This record gives sequence, C-alpha cells and structure tokens, in this order.
Amino acid sequence: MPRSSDSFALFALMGLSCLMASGCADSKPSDSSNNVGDRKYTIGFVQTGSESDWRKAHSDSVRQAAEDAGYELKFADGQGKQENQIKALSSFVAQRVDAIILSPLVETGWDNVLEKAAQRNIPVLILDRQVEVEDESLFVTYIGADTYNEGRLAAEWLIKNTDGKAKVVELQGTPGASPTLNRYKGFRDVIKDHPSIEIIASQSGDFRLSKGKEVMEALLKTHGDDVEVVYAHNDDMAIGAIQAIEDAGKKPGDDIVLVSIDGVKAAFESMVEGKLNCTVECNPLQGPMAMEAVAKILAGEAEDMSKRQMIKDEVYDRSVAKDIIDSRKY
Ligand code: GZL
Repeated sequence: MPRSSDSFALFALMGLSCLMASGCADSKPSDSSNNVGDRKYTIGFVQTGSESDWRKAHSDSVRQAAEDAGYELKFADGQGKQENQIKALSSFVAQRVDAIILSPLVETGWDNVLEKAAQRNIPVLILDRQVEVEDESLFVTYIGADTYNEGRLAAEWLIKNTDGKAKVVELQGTPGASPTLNRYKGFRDVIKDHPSIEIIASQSGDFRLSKGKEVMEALLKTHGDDVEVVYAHNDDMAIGAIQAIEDAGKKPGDDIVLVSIDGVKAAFESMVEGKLNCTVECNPLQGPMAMEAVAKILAGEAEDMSKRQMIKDEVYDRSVAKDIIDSRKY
C-alpha cells in the first residue's frame, strides 16, 4: 500500500500525464497571431510529388508563403503515391499539428484519414486538386483553379484557331486526379457541338514530360499523318510530345497543332519557338491564398469561408508569347 506522501506524488504524476496526453498543456489561443504560446503554429503540408514544373512552382509558393506568415511548415512529398500521402496525413494528425494542407493526388479514398483529423479537431484545407468525400465537413475549404473550365477554354481556342475540323490525340494527366477528370470532361463538353473535331486517341502521360513523349511516340506510330492536333492536360506532356513529333521528322506547331494547360515558363519558351500553339494558364502560386485561409481558420474566423475558392485563369497563344514571357512569375 503506498505511503500517503507517495499517493500524493502518484496523483500529481497522473494529473500531469493526463494534461500532457490530452494536450491541455498545449491549448491553442484562438488569436490571429502566428504563435501558440511561445511556439509557432505548425502546418502539415501533404504534396502530391514533384511530377512537373507546375508542381515545383506550387511547392515553392506554399513554402515561401508559410515562411512569410511565420508558420513552421512540415512538408511531406507523396512521391506520386496516395498511400504515401495517407501515411503522411496520419502522421501529422499523430503529431497534433495545428492545421493540415492536402494536395490530393487523386479524388477518392480520403474519407477515413480525414475522419482521423476531424476526431482530433485538426482543420484541413484542400489545395490545388479536389477530393470526393461523403461528408464535406471533413475539410474547411478548397482553393484551386477551375480545371473543368480550363478544358473548355482549350477546346474553344482550338475551334477558333482551326477551321473547326481536326483529328485530335489527347494526353491525359494522372488517372483519377481531379484536373484529369475535369479537363477530359470540359474539352468534350465544348467539342460535342463540333462533330468535325474528333478525338482519335486518348492516353495518360501522368502529367510527366517523359511519359508524354513516350505516349506520343506510340500514337504517331499508330496514327501517323492522321494526327493533326495534340490536346495535352499539362505543358510538361506537351513538351514531351513536341520532342516526339520532332523525332518523327515533323514540325510541331505547324504540321501538328499543340494546345496544353498550365502556362509554365517552358510552355512560353516553346510558343516563342513556334512549337507550341496555346497554353491555358493554371496558376500554381497558391501559397499566399492558402496561408490567408489558414490564418483565418486558426483565428476561429472561418465560419463564413466559402467551401470552394477558385483562382482565375487566362489563355495565351503564340501571338502574344514574346510580349508576355518576361513577365511570367513561374
Ligand atoms: C492542376 C495540377 C496539375 C498540373 C500539372 O491543378 O494539379 O498537376 O496541371 C501538375 O502540371 O502535375
């Protein structure tokens, strides 16, 4: 039987361990400062990977904005695998970060891990790509571009700049990713009223330059001179396709028209060279908007925050590339 003084020590110890375990010792003031007591707010950022120039610009933007906001950013690179992202998200929950930002590789499969964050009252912001979940209270807000409209804009440019007749090969992005699904649908919803624009082949290049080149080589072998237009879901795959078209002895931009999406610097360089005809911008500089939203969420001022915060896009083609290229920020 422990002595009375021992009992007191035991209860004191239990009380302290309970405080620490429940995190009460680390309660979060809901002020708008970037600190909790004497430590910085910690944000867990789960990124898709580093598959494209766009993605690198996106990661840089989030890192810089977190630094500017005075947050400690824990960066998890999903390396192109959803299971890595789910593991990283679970780990951030276990570490009890103050908020989580998720750029989901694909749309589905997030309900359980987002439920874990909700059980720990850790707010989640979805950035860039969208999630499909049963219960949308599992995330506070989505910030990103309107990738469905980007598909529409690409098709509208094509109709305006060809005689409305074209045989198209499509290089799709990562299967199951919201930009892939949206750009696929947006493009088709416009060309369905133009039956002389025909998609003769459609294959995934996974948003990667190397895969885009590989797929384009195969499509040229199969369809040869039938290929009149390439519609690429991102610039990196379009640049891969340009290389394949040149290897096949054809002139990209002239023998074959290329229209893509993102608006990265390399796309503007290709347009200045005349090898790419059009790129629809998809702005990756989302860091500042994300951190503004995080600040409001942490300050308890997010109750009227809209569920979706879309970023505006522009369309650029060869005719303006030379004048614009020096002003591009990514
Ligand atoms: C679009 C973004 C896409 C880009 C690609 O919102 O998720 O992922 O278009 C990137 O370049 O890999």
